[in-house]
Amino acid sequence: MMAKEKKTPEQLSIDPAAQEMLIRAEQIGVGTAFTRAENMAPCNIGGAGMCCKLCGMGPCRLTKEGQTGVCGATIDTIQARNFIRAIAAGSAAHSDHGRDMAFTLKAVANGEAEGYYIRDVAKLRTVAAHYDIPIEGRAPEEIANDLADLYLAQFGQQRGEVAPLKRAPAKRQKLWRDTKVVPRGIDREVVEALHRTHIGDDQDPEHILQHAVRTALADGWGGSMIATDVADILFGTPAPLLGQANLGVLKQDMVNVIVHGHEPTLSEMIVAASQTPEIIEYAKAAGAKGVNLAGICCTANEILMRQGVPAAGNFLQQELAILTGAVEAMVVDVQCIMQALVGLATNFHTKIITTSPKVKIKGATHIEFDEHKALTIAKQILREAIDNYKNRGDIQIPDVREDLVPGFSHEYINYMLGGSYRASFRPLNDAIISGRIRGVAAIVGCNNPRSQHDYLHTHVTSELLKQDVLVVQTGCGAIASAKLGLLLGEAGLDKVGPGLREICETVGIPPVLHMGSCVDNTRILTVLTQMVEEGGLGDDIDQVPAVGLAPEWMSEKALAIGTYCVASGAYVMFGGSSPISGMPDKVEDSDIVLRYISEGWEELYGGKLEFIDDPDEMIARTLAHIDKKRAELGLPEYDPQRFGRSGDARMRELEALPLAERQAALYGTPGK
Ligand code: SF4
Ligand code: MSK
Repeated sequence: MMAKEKKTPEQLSIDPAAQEMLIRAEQIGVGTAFTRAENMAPCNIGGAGMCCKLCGMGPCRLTKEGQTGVCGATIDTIQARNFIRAIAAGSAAHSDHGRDMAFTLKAVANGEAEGYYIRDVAKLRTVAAHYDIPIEGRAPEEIANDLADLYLAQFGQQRGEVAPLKRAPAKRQKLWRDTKVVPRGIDREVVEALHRTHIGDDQDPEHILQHAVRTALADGWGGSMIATDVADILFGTPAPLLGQANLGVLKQDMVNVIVHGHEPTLSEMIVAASQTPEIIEYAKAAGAKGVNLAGICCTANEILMRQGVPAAGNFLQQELAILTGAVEAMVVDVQCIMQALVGLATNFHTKIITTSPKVKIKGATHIEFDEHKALTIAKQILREAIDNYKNRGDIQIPDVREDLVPGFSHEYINYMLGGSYRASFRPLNDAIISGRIRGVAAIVGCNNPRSQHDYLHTHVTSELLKQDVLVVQTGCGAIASAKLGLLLGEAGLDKVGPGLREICETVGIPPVLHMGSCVDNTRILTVLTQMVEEGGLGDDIDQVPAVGLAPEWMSEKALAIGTYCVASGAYVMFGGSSPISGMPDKVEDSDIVLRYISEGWEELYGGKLEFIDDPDEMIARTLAHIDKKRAELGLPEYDPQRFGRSGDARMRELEALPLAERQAALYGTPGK
């Protein structure tokens, strides 16, 4: 048998910084997720969702149509059970993050959280008003205390409806009540998902998947929304600022500390601690110019969009950052942290510091975070990193970085479209109605070494921009676009269609809006709701010409996000492999689960979920869906020829003309 040909660094990643570090890994003789993925072929049966290991009579691996497990479970039941379990895990991860944020808000409200304070009182008041919490004449701490209690109660609530659900369009809320998928309490739905999938419980795939929707909604319109709200209240609602991304943000003459994971509570405090005179002095005494902070994954997004702290990279760059040899400490909290970091770090001086009471890794240093003494702990962590500076060996920092403008919260989008005098989504809706913006695509999610790093994200994004589709991004996809220079305002406008370009020039925005971390996909739900409420684009989210895409997904959280977006009315496509692809030689019609989450869910919720491995097919389906929604709304057919005659490009054209011609072009010929 012929040996499998090893992929080149260029085949593994489109990012030159990543390629450089992959060459270094090869020279040093260490593995990374890229090489491990090459050496570990995925299991076909498990990958297709046809392996059940829910009880000791199995694991049952079904390989033929009509085969069942020992208990009689069919392929469809097993696929539905595997799928809902992934959604339950994803929802649990996001929502537990939201719970921790709510506990921090409670501690801040009661003056028990060292170093934290309420930074965005306006957002606190707006959010509290959604739930009829009295705000007039009350101190922010009093309001925050009530809001924290209300939010904490959502997790253990047994009956009724989770409170943030009332922020969805009225028609959508009714649909959820009619289809009986309203989440009652966040923890309850996750527990019930596990109960239903225990041996001998729910066996009807469609019934299981109905609860998958309820569980995912408990995440999107529950736990994740709570996480985003509280992060904004405590650390500030993001607004555009200048940032940088890629491994080139690491500094040769400074103590480099990378914060990696998801929750902003510790990372925000590390940012604050790194700027204190005592820490700066401590770093200088160690021979460094100071402390240089950078982020990886969604922690990067959190502190990038609020503090302008640079992003060293996305999910697949966590090991590559250590390979520079220039990282004194990598401080991790929860989610998307590879166990391989610890083994890799033994080849360098980097300290891996775990901080969450929920996450320990053998061989890592554990310094447990406690929001009651956060500043003290943050300083302790930074001192550990500074003490490690003297142990640096050879370093190689790729000279690759790109500027970006992140921070497009829905509040800021509202403001930028009309200023504080008449903040509104009207201009965005009008741009879609006129056809300058053909539609909106949310391109979100992870990296996955099963495909070329960053390629799917950036290919799909670039092609949709040419088609006048406004792109919003979160998570590791946003960092991929940042590294390619797509989040740069006017510098990237030569790559977008003529109508979208006019809008970007008029409003002064980049064509790709960075909206935050993976819990912040709830901002996209809020934007879609506000577009509906603004008028002209139907009366529910499923009528808006919009699509959600996760081209390089890998995490269970992505499946939860995809499902709550579908239940909210969106067409969602995932790239790469499908966790419920079923039999390779299946008869299309027999694939009950795949058909149910697309056609079945579309009938029920107006949104559908599909797994499409060809990025060009994803692009084609996105455009077809947007055009279909435009037609259903009675909007003019998309026609790029009609636009591109205003804005900066037009002004430059006019400036080049002789005065008389310019005046004629602007004001018409007198007498005519
Ligand atoms: Fe096999 Fe049924 Fe047990 Fe699953 S629950 S492992 S299909 S016997
Ligand atoms: S970090 S969940 S790899 S987006 Fe949010 Fe990135 Fe996906 Fe983790």
